[in-house]
Amino acid sequence: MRNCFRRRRPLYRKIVILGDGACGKTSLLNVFTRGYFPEIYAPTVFENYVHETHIDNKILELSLWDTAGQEEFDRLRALSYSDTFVIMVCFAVDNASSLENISARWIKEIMENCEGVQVVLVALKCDLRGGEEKCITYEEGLACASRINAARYLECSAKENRGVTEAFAAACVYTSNAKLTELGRPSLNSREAERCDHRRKEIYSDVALPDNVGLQLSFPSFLVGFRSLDYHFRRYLS
Ligand SMILES: Nc1nc2c(ncn2[C@@H]2O[C@H](COP(=O)(O)OP(=O)(O)O)[C@@H](O)[C@H]2O)c(=O)[nH]1
Ligand SMILES: [Mg+2]
Repeated sequence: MRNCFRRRRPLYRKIVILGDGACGKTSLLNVFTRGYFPEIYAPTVFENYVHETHIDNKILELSLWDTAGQEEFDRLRALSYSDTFVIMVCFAVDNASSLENISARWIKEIMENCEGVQVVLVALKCDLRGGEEKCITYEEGLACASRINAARYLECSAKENRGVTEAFAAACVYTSNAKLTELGRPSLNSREAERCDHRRKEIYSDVALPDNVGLQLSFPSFLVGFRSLDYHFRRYLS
């Protein structure tokens, strides 16, 4: 009887999303995991999203780590890097400095914290091309991707939901080169990741918060609670 509930365990994959503040990271994650584009801008401190997907006949449980691009959150962001399979580093096509910061800032931070992790470069807000403002072209983005040795270059618009699923599907492909952890049998590293999550919350309490981030705080704790419930449920079934 118990066997009729059994299904293959998902493989755990952690992806960290980096890029300048307001380049569109949270909107991208919202469209991918919840299916809607948030109309109100709320600066992120940190937030984790869990999303299940299928690739090559495997079930993947994606743990997607949203980060704050602002410098005052450097110490907090540094705690997101442990145990990462792939990093999606983003820029907005209407913001030239967000592209400059890819090599000037983000790649340096990746080298310091998790050298050797595969990087996927993602251009965001591509719907703004063709308007009055001069935007970064596909060729300029691609040239940056080759300068930083990115595994892939992808373009999308969260607002119009174009290229979003494709960007995550491409990132997932590169997670298969990294070490695997089956959910339900946490390795030392995933326990470390949980400790790191607690540490992020501690640090979070001593940084000055921008206004209107209160609501976002409750969501990660809800997910952590849900995940642990889910974990115990699967252990019970197996
Ligand atoms: N036109 C357009 N605006 C976007 C898009 N994605 C995000 N934005 C806007 O850019 C601002 C910052 O977005 P957000 O996702 O919070 O950026 P984050 O700080 O990198 O997480 C918000 O006002 C969003 O509405 C997009 O695909 N197209
Ligand atoms: Mg954000």
